[in-house]
Amino acid sequence: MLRRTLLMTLSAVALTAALPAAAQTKYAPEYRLSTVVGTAFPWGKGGEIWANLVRERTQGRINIKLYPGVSLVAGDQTREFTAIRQGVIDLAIGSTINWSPQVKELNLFSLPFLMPDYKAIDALTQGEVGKEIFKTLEKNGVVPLAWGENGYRELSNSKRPIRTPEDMKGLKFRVVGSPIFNETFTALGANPTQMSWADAQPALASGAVDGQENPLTIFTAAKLHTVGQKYLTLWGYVADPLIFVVNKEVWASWTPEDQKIVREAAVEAGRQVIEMARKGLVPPDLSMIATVEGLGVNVVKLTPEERAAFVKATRKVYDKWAKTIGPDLVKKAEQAIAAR
Ligand code: X2X
Repeated sequence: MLRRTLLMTLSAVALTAALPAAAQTKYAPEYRLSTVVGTAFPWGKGGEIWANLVRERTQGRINIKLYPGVSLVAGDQTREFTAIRQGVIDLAIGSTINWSPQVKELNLFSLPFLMPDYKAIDALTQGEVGKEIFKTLEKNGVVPLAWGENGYRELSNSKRPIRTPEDMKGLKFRVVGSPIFNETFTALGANPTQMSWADAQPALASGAVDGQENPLTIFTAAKLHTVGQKYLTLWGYVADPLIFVVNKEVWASWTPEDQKIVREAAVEAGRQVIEMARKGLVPPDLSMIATVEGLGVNVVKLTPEERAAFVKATRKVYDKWAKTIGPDLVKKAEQAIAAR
């Protein structure tokens, strides 16, 4: 009897030794991935792609479940970053805007009119500035893996076409959670009010707010034309990149092989998100704008002179926030954009 027990123990030890390293590590049955919007949007679709790639390539060892609507923090997108650090969220694809309250450097992308075109976004995220931002995120306790994109945030409202800052006077705009947006809209003479994306849609529907700003992929997938958003101005004042991250402890619990799989899948999914986010918005293919016009939306394209008036009106916000973000980082970004 004793001999049999001993044999069983020995064979159990032998079996354990024969298992690949991954099977010995404690993996959770499910990992929670947070996004603001679901799979009808490039952003949420990116989450689905990432999860599927990882599940396939790890043979199900890493099973990622998507939690859109920032449901793990009850829809409060400005609390997402803290929840990742605390382990309430295991993985996330987050907008630089939503994490800006905790990581002030991320406000870089919200500096009004910093990035005039897609090449400018790439010059930042794919260059030295992107690397520096990733280092900052690491210092803030998360593991950054890849860049994605929400997109250029265009201005919509229910009242009138906007061609000049004066046209914004008195209009109430829903803005996102970082104070820089309040200051930008105030500088333009508008009346900004801060709220989550979950609250924004009913507020637009009821007319509690007149307008909002979001990329066109969000505008169309959320059908904002059905909540009174009849006027759209393409002003390209700000674009928010997305960042793929993993909680530090969760990352450390995975084998180097699995870490590599998760990282490569994030890069691949990120690339696909950027492609989806830009579809129909890069000349010569501007079919996305035609799609929005087809919904009965009046689309204003600013002339360079008209755009310059918005740049001028928001310059003091830019200068003030450059100091908060870090003058060296902002200078590096401006130089990278100039050299694009
Ligand atoms: O809340 C928004 O406007 C959204 C969906 O674009 C972000 O999460 C930044």
